[in-house]
Amino acid sequence: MKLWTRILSVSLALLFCFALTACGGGDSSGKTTLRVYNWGDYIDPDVLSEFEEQNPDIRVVYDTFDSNEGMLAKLDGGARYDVLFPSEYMVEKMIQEDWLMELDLSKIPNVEYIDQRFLNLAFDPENKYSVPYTWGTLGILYNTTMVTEPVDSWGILFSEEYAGKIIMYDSVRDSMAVALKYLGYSVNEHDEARLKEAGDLLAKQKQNGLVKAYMTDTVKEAMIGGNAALAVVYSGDAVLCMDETDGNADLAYAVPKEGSNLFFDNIVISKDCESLDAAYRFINYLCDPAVAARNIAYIGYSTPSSAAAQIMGEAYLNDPVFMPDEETLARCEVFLDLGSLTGVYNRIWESVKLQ
Ligand code: N2P
Repeated sequence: MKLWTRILSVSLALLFCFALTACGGGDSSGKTTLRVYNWGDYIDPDVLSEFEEQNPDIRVVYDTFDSNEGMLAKLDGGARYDVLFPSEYMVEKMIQEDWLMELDLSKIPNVEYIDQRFLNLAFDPENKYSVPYTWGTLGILYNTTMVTEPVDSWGILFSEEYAGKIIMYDSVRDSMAVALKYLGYSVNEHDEARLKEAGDLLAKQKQNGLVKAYMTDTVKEAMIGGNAALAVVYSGDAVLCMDETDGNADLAYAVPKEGSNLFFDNIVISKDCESLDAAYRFINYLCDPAVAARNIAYIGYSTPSSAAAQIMGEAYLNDPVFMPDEETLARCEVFLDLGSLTGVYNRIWESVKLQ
């Protein structure tokens, strides 16, 4: 082969490989790579593997995070994902900061199964960027053998009686929400004196040895194992911990009377998605009622899909942790993006943990 012919054929081969990877995040097996970034313990692994079986041209690369802030920091640091699962206030922020791709909902026909009350919410008024995934409340999980008094107030987390037996959630918005609601303020408080008051309360809780640990996903093992009396958890984690077979029958869950956070977690596509078709197929698959029902039966969170809720049946529909009553929901607030106050919340939270 003449030198020029050789150079030409090598360049063509390289170009071909490049084209394969550039068009749709391909890999050497010729499959499209779909990079998914979700919360820990937030998908049934069988649901994920079944998606790959049904879509042999797609390989899912799956990573997890344990807070909205951690997820965004990773993106800020340069990590790239195609599909992500932010909560509502983070969707709001990601829209503003131009992280998200506008969705073509015609590519996600299973959206028709989502209950209207979970669509067009304030953080994304026309669901231009997000599809609902799950929802739930923040509350207190407690061990009835260690706590015999009624648990109906966040105040119990600041009581000396349970020193060293309280697990707080390692998340700025959730921990601040606990303190703010206890003090009678909003979970989206903007008044800096009130924020300081909430921070001081959390700092004192730590200084006085009340906090056993700040945890995220591992709180479930700790509570099932009977290692703490009280923990701040999301409702879905409470469901798993209280499960008759895998959980601990001594555990109970309460949404305190002062009110709490009601959250809506969502599926979004990042603006620099490299596998758009795969992303739509994945999202549509997760919205399939049978898949969504299996998934929430595994993860323990509530579903926005009315069809999936029907499949879950009476036990789900009548469970107050999965389906809080109107009165409980009425005292909950949804997080909003804090805009320029985000830094103030973060600084307060960092100083609490440094106590
Ligand atoms: C699951 C975390 C759920 C996120 N481990 C609640 N917004």
